[in-house]
Amino acid sequence: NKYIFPEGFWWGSATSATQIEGAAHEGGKGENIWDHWYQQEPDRFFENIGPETTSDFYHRYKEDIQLMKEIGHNTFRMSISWSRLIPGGRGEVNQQAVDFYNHVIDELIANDIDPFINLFHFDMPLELQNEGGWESREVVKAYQHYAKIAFELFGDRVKKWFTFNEPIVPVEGGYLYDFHYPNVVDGKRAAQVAYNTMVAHAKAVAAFRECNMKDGKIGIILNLTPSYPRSQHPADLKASRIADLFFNRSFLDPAVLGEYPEELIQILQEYDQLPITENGDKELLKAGKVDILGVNYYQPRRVKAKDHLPNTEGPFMPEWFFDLYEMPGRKMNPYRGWEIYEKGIYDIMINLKENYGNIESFISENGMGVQNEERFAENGEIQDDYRIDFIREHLKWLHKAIEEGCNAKGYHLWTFMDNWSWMNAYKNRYGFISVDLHTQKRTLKKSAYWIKEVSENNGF
Ligand code: BGP
Repeated sequence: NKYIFPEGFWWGSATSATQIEGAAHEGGKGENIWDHWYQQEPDRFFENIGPETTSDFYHRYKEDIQLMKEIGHNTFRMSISWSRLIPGGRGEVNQQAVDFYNHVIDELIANDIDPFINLFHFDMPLELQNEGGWESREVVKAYQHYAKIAFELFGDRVKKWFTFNEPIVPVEGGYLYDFHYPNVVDGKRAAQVAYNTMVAHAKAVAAFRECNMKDGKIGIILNLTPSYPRSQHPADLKASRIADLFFNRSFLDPAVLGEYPEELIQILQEYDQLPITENGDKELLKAGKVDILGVNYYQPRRVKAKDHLPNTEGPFMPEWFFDLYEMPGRKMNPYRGWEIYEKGIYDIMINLKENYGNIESFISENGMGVQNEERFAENGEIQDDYRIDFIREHLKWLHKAIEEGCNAKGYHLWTFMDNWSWMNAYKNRYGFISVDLHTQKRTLKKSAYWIKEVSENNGF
């Protein structure tokens, strides 16, 4: 079998500022919630490693971009650190940050790598979080201003823009399940954060349209977790549909269709969880439809009807409406605890084709984090055949979707080189390239040589 992808297919990888730059207190950068949280509660982070100790892209970007070129990347996704560009979140622009991002963008382009830029990857400037973060409409305004500045500064060269990466994660982590700052557990506030994030998204889209960027596209990156019911029993089907509403359609529908699903609104209304809105929001959201959708796909969601009536005394939780279950015989990534289900990528794409106007899309993240990966090294090179298999099997399903007419334009691995990850720090390694944390030495893994060949042949 030969799997050849359409001409011009985007081969590359994804990163985020906080996870690769390092230099957290250098170059005029302001504090963001991660810097702050680490100072407050270092024990929350795996082996007490915080965002200061990342892979030092800030100083080594030239070397890193050479490696990207070497392994066949034609595209690369990074994020701008809001608190680096505008240290207080609003106000003065930091010239050192402008210089840094200009250098990175120019270096990428000089090496025939198209830069994709994401504006927000979980890294709220601390001052703005102190004002209420995404719960505050003033912060939404500040974000719009930041987005506009970024478009003006870099839009002459950057043609693919994204407003948010996985906007649901700060909602889940920060306001429902206690794995992100500010560690609030409150369903109603979570709904407000989710809603305001989409308003911020739509305002950034409006600012983007005003810029009239030639050939420019604006999108959003969503982590989609296809929802599979345990059985065709109506109760299981309903549970699965509601999980899909909360975890996928709460962002997918407004981003691509410009409005929220009616059933989601009804549920929130019934439980008095509806967010506060403002006049004109509806029109704003309608106009905030994206040109392009990035899909991060890691795992499916296996859903069944609840075994017991939920305890509805505590804060409102999506889990009042469904239970999760383990599919017998499922394949797992044991390190991260995520099910591996390659066909999910195909199901997502078919859903986009059938229900979302076949919007232009790409796989913006997919990947496999492995703990203690150095044990797989031979002569210093990590023999990550498991990662090659993982990517290849996902690509086969993506290829099938494309053959069936899905509008998928590329595949980006999470991630380019091993990097720092939120609370897990360096526990699970995801990169094509390994990074020695003590020396910062970069070494290609076996998968890097493999992807080079795949990119050069535009398939396998
Ligand atoms: C996604 C995020 C990334 C990245 C990745 C891997 O949700 O966009 O920032 O970290 O997941 O997950 P983790 O690092 O938590 O294992």
